[in-house]
Amino acid sequence: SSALFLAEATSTDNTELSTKSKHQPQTQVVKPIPPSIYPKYKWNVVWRNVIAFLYLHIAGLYGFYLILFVCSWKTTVWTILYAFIAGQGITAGAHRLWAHRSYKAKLPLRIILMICQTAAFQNHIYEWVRDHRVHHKFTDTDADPHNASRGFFFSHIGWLMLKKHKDVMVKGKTVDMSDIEADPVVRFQRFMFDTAIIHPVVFWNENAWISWYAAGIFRYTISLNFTWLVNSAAHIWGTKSYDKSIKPTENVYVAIAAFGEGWHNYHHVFPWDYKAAELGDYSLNPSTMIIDFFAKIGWAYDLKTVSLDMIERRVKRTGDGTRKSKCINTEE
Ligand code: ST9
Ligand code: ZN
Ligand code: ZN
Repeated sequence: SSALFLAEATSTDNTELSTKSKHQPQTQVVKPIPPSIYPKYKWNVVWRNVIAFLYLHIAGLYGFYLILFVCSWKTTVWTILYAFIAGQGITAGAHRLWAHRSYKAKLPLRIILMICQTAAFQNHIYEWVRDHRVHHKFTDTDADPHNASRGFFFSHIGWLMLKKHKDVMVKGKTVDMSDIEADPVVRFQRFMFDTAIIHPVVFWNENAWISWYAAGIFRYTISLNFTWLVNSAAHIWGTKSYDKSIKPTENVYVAIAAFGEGWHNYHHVFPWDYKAAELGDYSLNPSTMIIDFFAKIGWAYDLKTVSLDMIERRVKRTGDGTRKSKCINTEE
């Protein structure tokens, strides 16, 4: 078994270790080294973010307490409405419109979506889109900003507390961002700021402290976590109806939490579909309902989708056999 350990030690990436073990007599027993002693990843912790997220989650719990026991029901309704509106800025806007170009939107809709996306406080559209395109191009590798191969915590929130892996910067440069750079709405966004937190104070005299923690911090913390679940949970738990060889999954809980963005196995196989799912079921995909509404009034157009035939051929070739059971399509 000593030979085996030696082989393990010399096969590691760590060159210093390999040189040392070369000088050791073949018969000497080299203790097995747990991988964590020679970390593959540099942990460049960004403490400002660690502290900010810690504060956010503690204060968010306090905001939840205020929602349950203290605040006006109007503040509760406003918090939910705000979560929905800001959420659409991410799903219908940053994700399906800007990152994937799965449909086109006229100027007024782009402005609405940009304002909603600003209210979500998830970086600027440009940065969001860049990270997300890089995620799709290099899914679950070191070049993926929230590489799920590094586990739940990293892909959920950890990636926002560390400096990025150099592969993200280097390989990320190969992603084309010219369409985003050319959009005046995206450029204008830098001048926007979020006033929604003071809304309950102005319109129904809510206490400013309560409004900040309930409609502000609590809502923000929850929607960030719901968003991150797409990167973590929907890359770990669920079925793989469309391609069983990739990590992304179909996860109904994430779909509910993230306004229809949990059909993530489908989305990675067919990222251009504006529904981000095979089925446009509005109850489990309200973002599709919003885009369909704007398509009806002509502000959204050229909606891209995938033919049933193409889906079925792909399912047959690479699916894990779970699609039928999920499919509520009665014609089958
Ligand atoms: C947040 C975003 O939470 C969440 C996104 C989730 C996406 C989910 C997708 C799933 C589908 C949609 C689901 C929607 C569900 C919605 C439900 C709603 C209820 N390519 O980044 P820097 C280069 S945000 C190419 O600073 P560091 C570039 O040159 C939360 N190049 O890296 C860049 O310079 P510049 C709030 C890249 O220094 C330079 O590197 N926000 C790429 O390592 C430096 O970039 C925060 O907490 C790339 N991809 O710092 C902010 N990336 O920009 C947190 C970088 O000038 N961020 N480069 O061109 C930070 O503090 C830092 O970014 C860091 C890394 C510490 C994380
Ligand atoms: Zn993904
Ligand atoms: Zn996507």
